[in-house]
Amino acid sequence: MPRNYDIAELKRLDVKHHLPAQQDFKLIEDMGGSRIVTHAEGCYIHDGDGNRILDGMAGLWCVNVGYGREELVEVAAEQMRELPFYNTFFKTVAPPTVLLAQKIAGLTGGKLQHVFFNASGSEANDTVFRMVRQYWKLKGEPKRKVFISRWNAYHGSTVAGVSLGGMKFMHEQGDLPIPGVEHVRQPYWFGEGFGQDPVQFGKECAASIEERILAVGPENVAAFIGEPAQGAGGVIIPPPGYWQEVEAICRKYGILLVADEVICGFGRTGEWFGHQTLGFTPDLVPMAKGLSSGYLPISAVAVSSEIVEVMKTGGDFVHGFTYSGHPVCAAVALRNIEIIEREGLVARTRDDTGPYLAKALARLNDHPLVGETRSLGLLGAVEIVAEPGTNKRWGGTEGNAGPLVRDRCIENGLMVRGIRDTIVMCPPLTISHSQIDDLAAIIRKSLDEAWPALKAI
Ligand code: PXG
Repeated sequence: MPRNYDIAELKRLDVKHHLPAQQDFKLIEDMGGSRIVTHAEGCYIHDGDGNRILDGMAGLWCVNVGYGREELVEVAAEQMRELPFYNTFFKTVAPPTVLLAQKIAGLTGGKLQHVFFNASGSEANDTVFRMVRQYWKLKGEPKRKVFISRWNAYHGSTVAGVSLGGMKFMHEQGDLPIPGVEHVRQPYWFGEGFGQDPVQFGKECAASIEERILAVGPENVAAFIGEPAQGAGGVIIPPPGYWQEVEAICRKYGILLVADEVICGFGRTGEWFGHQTLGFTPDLVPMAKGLSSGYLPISAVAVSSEIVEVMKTGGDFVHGFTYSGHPVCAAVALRNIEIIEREGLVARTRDDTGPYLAKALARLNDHPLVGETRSLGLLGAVEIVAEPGTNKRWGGTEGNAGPLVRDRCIENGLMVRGIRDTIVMCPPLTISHSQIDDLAAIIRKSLDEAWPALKAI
């Protein structure tokens, strides 16, 4: 049970000493400090002001098995007693790390038989960046350095992560991207292809990759990286056929294909991985978040045997982190995967809760503020528009409606993200039908309540 915290004092200290992630420090100060989240169970978080909030974001797209899993606590304690830390630099490795690598290789299957560990999704993408460039150098094609990514992609917050990502407002801070990253259009039909046949739109988006390859010169292109469905960009689910086109283009020019599964992995889309749901075969797969359901920080990159064979010709791969293959994180991740398997959460997402969420969201389509609802497994989105049947935004620009509706949702007891004018959700895979009903009811109520403020824009 929660401790008896002095919430007012914690808020004061938060403002005084703590710098939050990806936030406006001044805004937090003006608010009198962040919301203090004290405890959680199942699909609910609790704050210091006594609110119980349905966690429509699974923490930050990660708490796939829900909160309060005693066995994860126990497995961590057991591992800490036995071996709290050891590294993988000294020709050494801990038992759970080896077993987790084997487990991941089994889940990714096929040619992805090798796993490199890190602590975060960003680090996983840094690993991809360095490994891919080293691979091409060893293959005797050192000019192949360029990564192709999409605008509005999210691949992390490190220098390589922001550079690979396609968020312009992030590029503006720190003089990014670094050289060698090219961005092409995203398959965001509602925002950028509205009125067009979606499949045709998807083809055009894929074709923009080929155009860029030709412009840069295929001999200079190392890899294409994409999230199977974009998460932080606004739950953007590509039209059918898009990934098949992308894969064919990568194969045509001998370019490596990277599926960033940091959000889509571990059952989120109704298969273990998003690329399995969307039907393509990547060469490298960075993953994090749902790997440990966020109970401890761990990430991994699954790598094809072909790449590893080439890497073996190069001596030391001088890359890795203190916490690469951390035994406690690995033990927790292993047990987390066991829970997902034991409770059948992947099939449940595919056959039961995913379709149930899709139907619950579809019922919101009769609301005049809703332009589109979409979902893939338990990733969902609601587009807010100024005129039904269009993609026109309130105030004529993107970004006015999302924060307003999001704030109403949180007030009404549902944690969601408002990305521009899209309300996005990613609940724990343990969410029940009645909780999905609550989620949709709160969104409807919040849309109603935000309406007067939207009209006043
Ligand atoms: N790739 C993807 C696809 C992600 O979603 C990362 C990499 C980076 O992972 P780390 O563990 O380094 O954060 C992510 C992370 C948001 C938001 O605003 C999304 C993420 C992180 C922070 C905020 O929705 N995704």
